[in-house]
Amino acid sequence: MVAALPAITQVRLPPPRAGVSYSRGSAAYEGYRVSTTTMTSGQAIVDGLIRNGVEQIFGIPGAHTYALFDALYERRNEIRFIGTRHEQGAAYLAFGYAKSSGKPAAYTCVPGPGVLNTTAALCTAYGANAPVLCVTSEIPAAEIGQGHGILHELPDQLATLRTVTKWAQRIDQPADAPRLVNEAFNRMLSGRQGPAAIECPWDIMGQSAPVEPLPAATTDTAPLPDPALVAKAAEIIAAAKQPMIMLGSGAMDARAEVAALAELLQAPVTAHRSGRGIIGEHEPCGLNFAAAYEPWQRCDVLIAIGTRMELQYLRWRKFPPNLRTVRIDIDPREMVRRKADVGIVTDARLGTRALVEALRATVGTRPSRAAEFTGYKAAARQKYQTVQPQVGYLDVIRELLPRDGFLVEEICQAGFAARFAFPVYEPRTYVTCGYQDNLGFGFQTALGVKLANPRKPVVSISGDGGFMFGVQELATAVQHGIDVIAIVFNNRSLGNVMRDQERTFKGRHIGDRLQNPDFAALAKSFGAGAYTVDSPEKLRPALASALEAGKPVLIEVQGEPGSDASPWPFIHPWAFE
Ligand SMILES: Cc1ncc(C[n+]2csc(CCOP(=O)(O)OP(=O)(O)O)c2C)c(N)n1
Ligand SMILES: [Mg+2]
Repeated sequence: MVAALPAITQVRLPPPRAGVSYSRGSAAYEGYRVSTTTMTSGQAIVDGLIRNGVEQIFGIPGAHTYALFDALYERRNEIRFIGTRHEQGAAYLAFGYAKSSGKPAAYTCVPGPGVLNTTAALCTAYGANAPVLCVTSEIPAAEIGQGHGILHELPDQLATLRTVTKWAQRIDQPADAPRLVNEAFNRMLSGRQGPAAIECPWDIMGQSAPVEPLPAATTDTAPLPDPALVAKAAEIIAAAKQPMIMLGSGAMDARAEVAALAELLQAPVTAHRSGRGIIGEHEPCGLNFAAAYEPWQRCDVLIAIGTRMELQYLRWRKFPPNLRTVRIDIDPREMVRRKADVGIVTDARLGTRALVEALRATVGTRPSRAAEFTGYKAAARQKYQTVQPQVGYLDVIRELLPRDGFLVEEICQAGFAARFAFPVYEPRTYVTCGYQDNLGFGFQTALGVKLANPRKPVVSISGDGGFMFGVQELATAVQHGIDVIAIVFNNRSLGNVMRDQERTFKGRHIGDRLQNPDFAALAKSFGAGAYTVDSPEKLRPALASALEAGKPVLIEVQGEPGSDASPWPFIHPWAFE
């Protein structure tokens, strides 16, 4: 018997009534009126951030943002500022904070080069659906677009920001700040979540005027699942003999509903990266993608919830014959990008719950497939056990990291293997960069994860190549007591490139070898703890001590160039069959 689902408690606003003027997130819609106060744009922005629940902001100050920083100083008891050593770090911290907590996060930087320094993190937030707010400035209002060569001028900063965010807008006067800050939060949190940006010209940032603060922004109501589509989907699913459930980050808050659906159908549940841990791998039906590849060959209905299906379309690539697909997604464009037999545009919880309710009537109690699923897992495990030494190291990390501790992956030989070989048990605890696969993301993101989850251990894994993209944030970690553990796999090479050049380009190696610093000495010079190991057995005591250290720690794992087994047969099985 499938247990009753808990009530959905999220408050959803009714749609605005006809004839009532309504602007997104506006106080008028809520019926509030808050008294007018004279303040600068900087003060109004900071006030808006606080009202929208932002407790920490990351960044680097500069002349264009002095008025904003002065407002942060005034409100320092309500919002904590954490300075980073590069703007990219600030934006990655915000990304990690948002991804791991599910709450919006903000960073601030100067315009021009400051903004451009954050764009790798912004495009990551865009791709991984994270509500990250960029708060920046602009050259003086009258200078914008004149081309006079003003400090930090870009040809069109707003246009640049709009290419890597869901929404970006300029604040032209202090009175507009509360409404535009709220609109940013509304856009970030409504529908498919994602980043937003606000810019306020240098002179306007410090300008004072009467401002009417607003209460926190509201989010848009999710469309209710269309009953006719739910009935059609239920019919297809009920007739399926080998259904499979695929999860993405859109299903992050739908754990109870997905568990009920999986139990009812006795279906395996898998995920690629972002949807991992929603159904933990300790659950019989929770399969990593290496284990799910076997039942995928016979799958007749794929139920994809809150996912772009990168795993199926770009990684597995081979589709079982006569496969039918049912999609639940909040983003209506998804139904055009990858057409399904039935596409239900709604929130993952509402849609999955509707499916469960429709199926309860037709699907009786099915015999447990737990033993079959356990078999898939064991068989896959035996195969990927060959991906050494990475799997050996990952096993030690899993052994010592509590179930609710966080692992931040980064593409490197251990990071690729982690996607299947590192079991995940809790939602949000496996933090990934989504499809950008950007070097430098891992360690810097881990700092934001730790700030959002100060009582939980946070471990990042990166290669010697990727780690050096954000090495300077060791200073941030030490200065602000952000106790993350950075495990750096040093194979003195861009190992993935080295393998590709060896295999695909017949050994024509270029740009793949790295001359590295002494990582332990480097970490110590920043004031962090450091260990150097060269085997999984030696990692165990080092990691155990690092978890107790009460300070940031770098663990260098030494390996030889070219010595890592390829994880790719498990990620792109089609290419190796
Ligand atoms: C921002 C960015 N630049 C370049 C790349 C291309 N790239 C993918 S893997 C890789 C090598 C990574 O080397 P390392 O971090 O040392 O990991 P290893 O493969 O050696 O374990 C490179 C350069 C990328 N993914 N992201
Ligand atoms: Mg390397």
